[in-house]
Amino acid sequence: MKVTFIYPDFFQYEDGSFLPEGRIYLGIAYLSAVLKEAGHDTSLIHVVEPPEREWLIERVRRESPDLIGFSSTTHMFRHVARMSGWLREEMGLATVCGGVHPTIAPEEVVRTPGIDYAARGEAEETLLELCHALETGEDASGIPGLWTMDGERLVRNPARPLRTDLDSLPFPDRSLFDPALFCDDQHPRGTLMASRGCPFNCSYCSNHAQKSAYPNPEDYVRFRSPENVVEEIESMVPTDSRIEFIRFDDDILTVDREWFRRLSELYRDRVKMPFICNSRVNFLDREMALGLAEMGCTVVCMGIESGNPWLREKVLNRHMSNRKIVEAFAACREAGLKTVSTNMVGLPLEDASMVLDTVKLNGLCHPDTIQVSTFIPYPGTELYALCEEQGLIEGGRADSIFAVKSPLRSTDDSWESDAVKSSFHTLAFTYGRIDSMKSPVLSRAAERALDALVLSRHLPSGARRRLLRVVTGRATGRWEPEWIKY
Ligand code: B12
Ligand code: SF4
Repeated sequence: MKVTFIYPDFFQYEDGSFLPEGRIYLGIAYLSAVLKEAGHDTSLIHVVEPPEREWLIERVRRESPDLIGFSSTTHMFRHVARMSGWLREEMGLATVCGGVHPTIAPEEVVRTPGIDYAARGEAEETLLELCHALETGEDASGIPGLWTMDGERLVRNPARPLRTDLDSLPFPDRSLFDPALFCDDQHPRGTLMASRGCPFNCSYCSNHAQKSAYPNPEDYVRFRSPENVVEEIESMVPTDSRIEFIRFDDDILTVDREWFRRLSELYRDRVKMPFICNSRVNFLDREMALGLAEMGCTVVCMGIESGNPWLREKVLNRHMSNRKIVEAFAACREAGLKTVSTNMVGLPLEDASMVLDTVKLNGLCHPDTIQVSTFIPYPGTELYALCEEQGLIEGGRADSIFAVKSPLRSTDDSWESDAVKSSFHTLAFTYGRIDSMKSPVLSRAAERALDALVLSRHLPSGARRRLLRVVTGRATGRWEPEWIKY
């Protein structure tokens, strides 16, 4: 069997302009490795710009596959739907679509013209079975993990249990990706995953929706053995001279201290390469920060998401105090690590003062890079349900979480809310400078003055607006934000 994957990997904005991405995606790379191991042939159409119909048809004809495998996030599904429709009109190829969107919204996917099967969840075994059935002419409609349509009837096969022994997987097939299509920051990075899953259930994140698809959600967080991880790096780095650092894509690399200690020892002995990873403030104290730095870590990305304790706790289901957040960033700084904070604006029930809380907490954390995205509700998540319940969803889906309009009806459309969002970085920097002032008395007074400028109901709105523009304008001129490519 020949399976050709189609992977949309670009951001198209409302005005039609687009940003090519061009990154290695391990989900497809693992599937390709497993298929090749079983004697199948694979190829990839890595779609890094909005495709033209004729271009796609020609590319697929050239590949001449037996099965098309689309991979899709929620953001990319509108492009997948367009492409699958074109292919169905032109040729009668079997198609399957997998990835995070078919996992959390399988019905939408399988009801889309041109898609025969939606694969829910991790699909190494599912895809092998599908290939086997198509090759031998057996009925594929009962394969666990696949949803399909039988005429008008929706066939929902139960999901397959999560594979717990990750070491039994072959290393991902990175050769599937053509480096000529990579974006600049993909070239130097050795992308890798040492584990799968996340133990938390943040209400906006796809993880709890993905986890609930499986019959064994208790096994969701799995680790590869440190030996297996290091062996993969040793096989990857010598074959690609462009790799300058390792990028662990794991949701939280520091969940299990004992596992991390063993990985760290092996990594220091045998890899000795700088790396970037994600962590979570609950798993990053001074000891861990020092451990990361000794291992070779240069940058840690951690979510702040919201600086308002009520919103964070009750709406986002993130249980951590402001103090813990500040301490984790401080621990990294003291250990010599650079930090990236990730934040969301446009959350349901959020008002201007809550956005300002997020800005201020970033000021106190002093991250080297502050990433601000627009909250997008993902189907199957708790926060999506809340948005639906409150009738907040009014916009369609965008390709990205950055520089996009919120799809939610705003719960606060005051000018203050817009001003804080649009001056997020400048204000965070200013609060950070205020926090670093030597005199606590002066620092507190300056903080109160800036708070009042943004939000005080006792000062005239017009004057505050003008003055705020002057203050943020001045700060912008004096400060160039650092954009760490993480
Ligand atoms: C690495 C990563 C990336 C990479 C790769 C993107 C990708 N396609 O996943 C990069 C850096 C490019 C990226 C970018 C973005 N990401 Co990202 N990313 C991740 C992350 C951390 C890990 C994904 C991964 O590699 N997992 C490991 C592999 C082995 O597992 P897997 O992806 O589930 O793949 C298995 C199955 O899904 C299935 N499968 C996958 N493809 C296919 C295809 C076929 C044919 C079949 C049968 C099966 C199948 O089999 C695979 C192997 O078992 C996830 C978080 C997470 N926990 O999933 C977020 C995540 C996928 N990202 C997310 C987001 C929001 C983004 C961005 C939109 C951010 C932005 N810049 O605006 C972009 C969108 C990119 C795009 N093209 O759509 C969200 C997506 C939410 C959603 N519902 O769509 C996630 C889920 C984070 C979250 N917690 O909510 N991301
Ligand atoms: S900790 Fe991060 S990856 Fe885990 S559920 Fe929360 S947002 Fe998602």
